[in-house]
Amino acid sequence: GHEGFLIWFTGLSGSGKSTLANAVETQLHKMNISTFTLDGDNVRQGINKDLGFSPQDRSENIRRIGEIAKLMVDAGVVTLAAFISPYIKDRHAIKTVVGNGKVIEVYVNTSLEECERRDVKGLYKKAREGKIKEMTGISSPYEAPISPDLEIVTDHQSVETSVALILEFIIQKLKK
Ligand code: GGZ
Repeated sequence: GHEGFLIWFTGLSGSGKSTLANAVETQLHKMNISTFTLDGDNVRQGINKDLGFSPQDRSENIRRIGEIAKLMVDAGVVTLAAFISPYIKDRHAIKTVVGNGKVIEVYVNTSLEECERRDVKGLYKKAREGKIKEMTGISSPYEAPISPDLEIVTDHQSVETSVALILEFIIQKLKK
């Protein structure tokens, strides 16, 4: 058996956080490790549907997710979380709540240019047109991690390569 821990993905909208979290989760399942992924789809439409994208709401969003992640980690689940989480102080608070040694912070460092080029949901275009206010990277800040446990630069790297790097880190952690 192993103890639960939290793999926290932070980065811009469209950086690839959920894609990486899902791919890592698939690999962990093959190793018979029980996991759960928290992302916008199951959190912002559920427990956090009262929250928007103001700085206060983003902080409350991350605070609640941290508390949920703590419960899951305490239950022994390897928990993955994929949220922009733009503020350093909120990401720091996660480590305090869950336990510093139980959090792997993964910075999905995809350039704004690349995220805008992908623009999977058309949000960047709308933000440039002023139709969306407080869009991260355009009209709302993103505070990049200063010393993440892992930094994934996706611009010129395949999902497979990124996943392999993350798994290597996790496997080392599981051995300890
Ligand atoms: C950023 C927004 C916004 C604004 C809607 N700014 O790419 P997506 O669509 O699927 O992921 C983004 C998601 C961000 O939610 P988070 O809970 O991760 O944000 S935070 O950690 O800052 O609380 C994006 C969509 O919601 N979205 N409006 N204005 N992203």
